[in-house]
Amino acid sequence: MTNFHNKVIYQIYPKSFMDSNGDGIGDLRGIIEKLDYLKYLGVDYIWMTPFFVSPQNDNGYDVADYRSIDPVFGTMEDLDELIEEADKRGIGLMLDMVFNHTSTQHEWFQRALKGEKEYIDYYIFKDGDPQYLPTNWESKFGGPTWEYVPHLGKWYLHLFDSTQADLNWENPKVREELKSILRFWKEKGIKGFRFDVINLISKPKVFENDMEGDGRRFYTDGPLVHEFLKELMEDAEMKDIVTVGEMSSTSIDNCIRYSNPAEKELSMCFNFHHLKIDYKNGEKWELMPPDIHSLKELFKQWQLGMQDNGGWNAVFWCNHDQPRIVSRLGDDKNYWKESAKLLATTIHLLRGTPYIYQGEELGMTNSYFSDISQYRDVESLNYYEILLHKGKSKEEALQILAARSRDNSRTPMQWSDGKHAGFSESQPWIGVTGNYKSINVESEIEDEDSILKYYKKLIQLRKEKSVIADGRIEFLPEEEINLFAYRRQNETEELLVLNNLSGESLTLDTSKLELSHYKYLLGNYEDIKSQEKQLLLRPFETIVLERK
Ligand code: TEU
Ligand code: CA
Repeated sequence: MTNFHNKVIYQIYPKSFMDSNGDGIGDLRGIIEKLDYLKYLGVDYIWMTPFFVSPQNDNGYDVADYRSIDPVFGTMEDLDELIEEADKRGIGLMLDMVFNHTSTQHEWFQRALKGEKEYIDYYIFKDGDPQYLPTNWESKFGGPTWEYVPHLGKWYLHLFDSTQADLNWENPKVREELKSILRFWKEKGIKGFRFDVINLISKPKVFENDMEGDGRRFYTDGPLVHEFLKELMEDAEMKDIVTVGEMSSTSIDNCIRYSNPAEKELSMCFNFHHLKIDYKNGEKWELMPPDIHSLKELFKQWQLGMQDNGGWNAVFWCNHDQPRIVSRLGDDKNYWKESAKLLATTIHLLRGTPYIYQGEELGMTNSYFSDISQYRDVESLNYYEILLHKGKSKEEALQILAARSRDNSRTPMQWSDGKHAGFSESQPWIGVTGNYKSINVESEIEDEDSILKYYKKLIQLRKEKSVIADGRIEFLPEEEINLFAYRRQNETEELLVLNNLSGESLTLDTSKLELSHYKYLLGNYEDIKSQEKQLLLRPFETIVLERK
């Protein structure tokens, strides 16, 4: 099996990365232009979110043809060139496979709509009356999970948008179709796959109302999910391919099974529990300050749970669905640089394969949109209406979107302080974040002390010190709520990682830490403030020490 423990994966949202032809939309040739930058950064793989033919209702997560490229992003020749050029730089490409659902524009769904029995069986249709929803489940994007098709007299299931119909994995023909899509891309030289919401593919035998929640408990990590995955991986020969599953509302036990090599399912899993610590009562659209205690507890549980049972985590703060971490857990005004570096260290030195989302390495911030017309995401637009409907004022609704919208991470990559941040010659499809004049690639390449240089260092360190990739993790007892401290250790090396997660200084009692046995390896302040038996950690300070 390919070793993915010592690799770093960079996520690209093609629509917002680089526009090569001046239509305001990022594209494949734009990625080719920037490969040298990614090589400079030192990443091993690039995961690209979907660029397949799609009506783009959910920015490509509504796939209408899994084997063709949406013309807005380029051509198959462009992709071939991208694969080849990336390969020359030692970078492997990972594609995003959206196998829980297809776009309703997909040929399979279109044929189902024509009444072809064979294709009706590709999806989850239920006979019924237009007045009675089959279940009371709620879609992830708001509203019911069912849509009625009058001329068929049937409802179909959509856990996401109504234009994203859930596939029927119980049908062996569907599974064969999906395997053949994987083989197709593998033959083209694709080195990895990210599987979108892959733990939602197995639906319950009986569909019933959920009296406790939105229905997710019936289809999350569903009854046959592990069997389906094993079969897919074996039949599509994914052995030498890096695979990561996006797991929605999952459990540690399931993620151990998904990622333990003995199970032959996936290389690793994303879970999102640590990114819900500022959801009030678990509700994304209710604001609350982050609960640092739960954040640390969740990391501990997941790190140790996976370590003790042979599982492997994908570790990350940011992706195309999450607000920017420096605005969320850091302080993008007073301690922008310090907090971005602290958050980087925290994640990269955990046990797991780290993911960097485009612009995170620059400390890109939330977009701070203030008008609904600036938003593009279907989820944000739906929830804006839902929030108003629930009685929130426009100001309140906009304040919630500003903190929670997925568009926070989808603004154009900030390449320079030039026109449209160097992303495009013309008006981008979504507005550029206002701070691009100071936060951009060009200026951070110049600055020795930049966030970009710090990420570069962390990536390099993973290559130099095997303890980062394969060492065990152990957490220091909690002395201070804002201190997140852990040790990484293998047979030859040991690191001690001390993170102050807050904007307040804290003093650490070092009498039990034997600090004299360690030397300084990395940090985000120029020096260390230590006295006998005490170490001062300044706002958002991170210190990495190495055992001599
Ligand atoms: O995301 C799945 C997912 O669980 C999130 O979209 C989440 O439900 C959402 O942010 C609500 O808070 C994946 C993709 O990453 C996302 O971009 C897609 O929209 C979604 O699947 C559907 O394919
Ligand atoms: Ca373009």
